[in-house]
Amino acid sequence: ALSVSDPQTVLEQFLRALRTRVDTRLGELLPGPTHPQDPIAAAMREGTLAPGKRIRPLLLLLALQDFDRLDEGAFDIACALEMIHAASLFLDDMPCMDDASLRRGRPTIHVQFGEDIAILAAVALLSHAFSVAACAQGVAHPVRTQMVCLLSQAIGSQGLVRGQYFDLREGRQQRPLDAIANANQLKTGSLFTAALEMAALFARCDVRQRNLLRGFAVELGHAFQLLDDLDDSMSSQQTGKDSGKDDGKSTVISLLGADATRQLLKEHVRYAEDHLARLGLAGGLLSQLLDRLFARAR
Ligand code: GRG
Repeated sequence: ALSVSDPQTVLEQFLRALRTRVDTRLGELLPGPTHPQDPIAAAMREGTLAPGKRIRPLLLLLALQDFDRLDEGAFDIACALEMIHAASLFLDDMPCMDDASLRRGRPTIHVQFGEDIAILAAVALLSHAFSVAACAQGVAHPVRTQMVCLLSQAIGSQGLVRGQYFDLREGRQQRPLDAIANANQLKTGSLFTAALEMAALFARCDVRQRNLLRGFAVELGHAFQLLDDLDDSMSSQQTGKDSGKDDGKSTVISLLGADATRQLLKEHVRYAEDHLARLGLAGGLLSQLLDRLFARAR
């Protein structure tokens, strides 16, 4: 039996409370209420509010709590991050990209609404995320501007978009480890890095702290993508068929095998922990989230 003072229970309760607040605010910020004439708003709501882990908002909010700087203003920025992530999933799932039919336990957005609506809803979500960040309540004006810059750089031709391009095109042939790691960093690490850079801005971190937070995000990005790849490869082994996603795609697993990938993942988790320790945040909430995310990989 767990007592209420059990650190894991406390973490679970805190995570649940933060997720609820993020989802409530997302519900307020997203266009709606929906009606049959507004499939764009319906698709935006459906895909964003569907039960995901909300890792990107949590990274921002937990970092701020670790620095004792969590306040109301951070929630709108956290929501902007989740909207951008949701938009990237709409596009990633489309037939011209990863061609997925299920996401977050539900039919993907183009399956539910059609490809035209999925593209329009993704573009609308992205645009909405920028307006939410630019107008975030309780955030000083210069900080909001810096956050909009960070978000746009994380997404653009040198960020998420570039990572997705590498995966779709170069990923069809075998590539060396550093090329796979670079693509993983761009497609998965970009929003983690943006979340923690924004935490550094909110918490008025100095350059050293900011670099350490960025280093943490990079290690987390690598580890997270390797775990995602291992999960995909496990589930395709179990069902005897490819999920579609990894059809001939060059991943760290296809290059090094599952055991070496697991070792590499553990190294990245250890480096991530090192960064937190150097920030004086060992045992804090980010560190507990890290433990929880990678408990399966130990
Ligand atoms: C213009 C926003 C925009 C994107 C265009 C399509 C694209 C470029 C990028 C896609 C990048 C992508 C899908 C990366 C995968 C990242 C990843 C590990 C997704 C799974 O994230 P989780 O596990 O999912 O956090 P949940 O559902 O829990 O939120």
